[in-house]
Amino acid sequence: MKALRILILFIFFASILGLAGCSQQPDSISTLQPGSSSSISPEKKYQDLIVGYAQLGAESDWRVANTISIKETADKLGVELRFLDAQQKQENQIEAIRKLIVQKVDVIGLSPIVETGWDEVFQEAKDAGIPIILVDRRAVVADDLYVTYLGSDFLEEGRNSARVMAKLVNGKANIVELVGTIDSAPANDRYTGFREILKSYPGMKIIDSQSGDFTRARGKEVMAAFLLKYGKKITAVYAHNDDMALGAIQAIEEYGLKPGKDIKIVSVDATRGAFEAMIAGKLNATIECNPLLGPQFFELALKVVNGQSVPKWVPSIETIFFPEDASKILPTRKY
Ligand code: GYE
Repeated sequence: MKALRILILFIFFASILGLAGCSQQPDSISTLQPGSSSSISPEKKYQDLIVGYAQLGAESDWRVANTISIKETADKLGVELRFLDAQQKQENQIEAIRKLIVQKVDVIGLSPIVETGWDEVFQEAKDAGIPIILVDRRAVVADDLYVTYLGSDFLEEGRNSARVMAKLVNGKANIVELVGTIDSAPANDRYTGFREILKSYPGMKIIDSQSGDFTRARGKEVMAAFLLKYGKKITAVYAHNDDMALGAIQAIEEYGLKPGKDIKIVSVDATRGAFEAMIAGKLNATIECNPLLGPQFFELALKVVNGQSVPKWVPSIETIFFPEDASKILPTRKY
């Protein structure tokens, strides 16, 4: 009995003095002083993030959908988003990055309008300790100047465009090409990927290639000029995006030919407009390029801010669509 009483007393005093095993809890993160040497900085949550985003512009339906995806996802997650639109000028995008650096945002997302000319401003962000995530388009810079690239395999989109075109025209065509924004990653790669595959089809010739800057208006103008110059010699159009293809369709109709029949057309993006054109029989295929990058972007941003490792390239998942399936799929298309 006496021994039991001594034991109870011991446990009582030990617990008061904090000696009993489980009372010696490690300092919980929240009780640590910020900045104290032993502090582990607490994991940030979406609501703690301030994210800057330097968008390149609003040149296409793709871009509009991309912007909506970024803004809606930020809203949904409770992220504070500082969104700047560079109106398709690199100098505006550089200025936007500088503004975001001054504002000390946690991370900067950027869709670089062109591939080159970023070294200096990326270095400034790095010196300020602000990580850059490339979204949608790559930039040609040293690997240590950005943390990751989230976006499509544009080379493969170019290859797929050529593969699909080869089937449509049975390996024989006079193609005109509507190139995207000069020096942009998607224009460069869609150009190269297409030609890679064409090497195996000597009957398929690119008779002309001009930039339509990824816009419907320029696509139409350039196609009208091609038609004036080559007329019925043109049997196929390869457009680096749907907007330019839709512009080209108008030009072909105004010229008096049937788009999709007299002239086969393949483009990239898979926007709703492309589905409508396929249903109308005016477009022959669209290669998907997914703009709904908001959820993946903020997930990466949170990981990066919390010091977790992320792959250098996070590819988006994409497919190819044809007119046969267009009516069934259109109602489910989000962009
Ligand atoms: O294909 C085009 C847009 O960078 C992938 O830019 C994007 C491209 C897209 O203007 O429509």
